[in-house]
Amino acid sequence: MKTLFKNARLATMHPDADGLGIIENGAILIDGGSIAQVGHAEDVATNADKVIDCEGRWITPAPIDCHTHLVYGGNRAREFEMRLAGASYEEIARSGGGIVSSVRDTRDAGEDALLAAALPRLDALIREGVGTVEVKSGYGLSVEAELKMLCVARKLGEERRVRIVTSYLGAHALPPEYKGRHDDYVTDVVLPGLEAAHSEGLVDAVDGFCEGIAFSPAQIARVFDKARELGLPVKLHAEQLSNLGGARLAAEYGALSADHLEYAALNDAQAMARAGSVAVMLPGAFYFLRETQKPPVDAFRQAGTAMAVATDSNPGTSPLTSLLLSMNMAATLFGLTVEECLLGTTRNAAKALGLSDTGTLAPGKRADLAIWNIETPAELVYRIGFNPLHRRIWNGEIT
Ligand code: DI6
Ligand code: FE
Repeated sequence: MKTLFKNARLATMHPDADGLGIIENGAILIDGGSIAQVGHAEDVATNADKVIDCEGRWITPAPIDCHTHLVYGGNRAREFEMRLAGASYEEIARSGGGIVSSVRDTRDAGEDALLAAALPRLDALIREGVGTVEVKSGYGLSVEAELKMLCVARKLGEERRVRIVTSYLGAHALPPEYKGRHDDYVTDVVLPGLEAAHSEGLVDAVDGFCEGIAFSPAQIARVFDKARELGLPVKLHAEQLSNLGGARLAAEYGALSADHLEYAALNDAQAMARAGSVAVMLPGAFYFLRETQKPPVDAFRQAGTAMAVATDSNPGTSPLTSLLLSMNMAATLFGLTVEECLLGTTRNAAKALGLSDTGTLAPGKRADLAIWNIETPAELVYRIGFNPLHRRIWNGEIT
């Protein structure tokens, strides 16, 4: 079935165009789940089964959230109160808080409960027009529980009209039963868990947390070697709280992305640019942790490192389920431009997930569109807590 969206202003995000690839008085013809034609109204065929008059509204590619931990049990609101009362991370960890408390709640929850808990978070993203969401494991920290998380992530894509891509994050934190034994945990759990997830078709990419409180570059390299053996792309939480060389390690492995990057430097940005790795900005965690060290945005610009923006939706450091607010934070806190934010949640977010069939409005791409009640694209970054979505089109269907 062919549908024509006419009388629209298009932000195509096309890499061959300047800026946002804007086409005033544009039109889009979709055929089934694909875009057939995009361009100036007079250049787009009008023979369609259905015609939608957009009445001058803006159309962008459906936003992409390229970094989330949407699946988890319980929440960490109590921990938030403790931190507001001045408790340190160490005190919280000693009292059983931190990632370990989410691990306990996730291990204790069945698949149905985890799915039921994640769906409202996913629905919040969908209400803002999001068409693709990356979902990580990383709160199971046992083979069985990591697989459970990835099964739930896959089910999210069955329960809602949204595209889910998964990342295996077994190397997220050290479970209590392996206290002080990181290498044993990698050997006994992370690597076998990755093999099992891959054999069951549950994993699209492999992630890790390279940090003093998590895993060393050498331990991450063991995980990345296994990913390479299985033919899986990699990405990495890197330089969030210190610089251990995680971004450069990710670049050495041709990673899709390195994420957080508050403590990255110009040489890291240059290595990432050479490798084509995307720098994923996660302002929600910076804001929620009240961090002070900002990622080196000017270095990414100077090196030509593509930047993306994501929610990092997770219970501990970024309980955020708004990509629109994430863009406002990336601009307000990190100094990204409107253009960088919008490219960062469309074309560059697709690149961070290794997806070539989405993130821009062009013939042959998925018909995942967002139609907005705005006068200028800047409104999508400017507002705080306001959703101007008019219509979401996913896989060619008006949802
Ligand atoms: N960095 C983060 O900020 C989150 N994970 C990571 O690698 C923290 C996750 C949590 O605190 O639950
Ligand atoms: Fe994260």
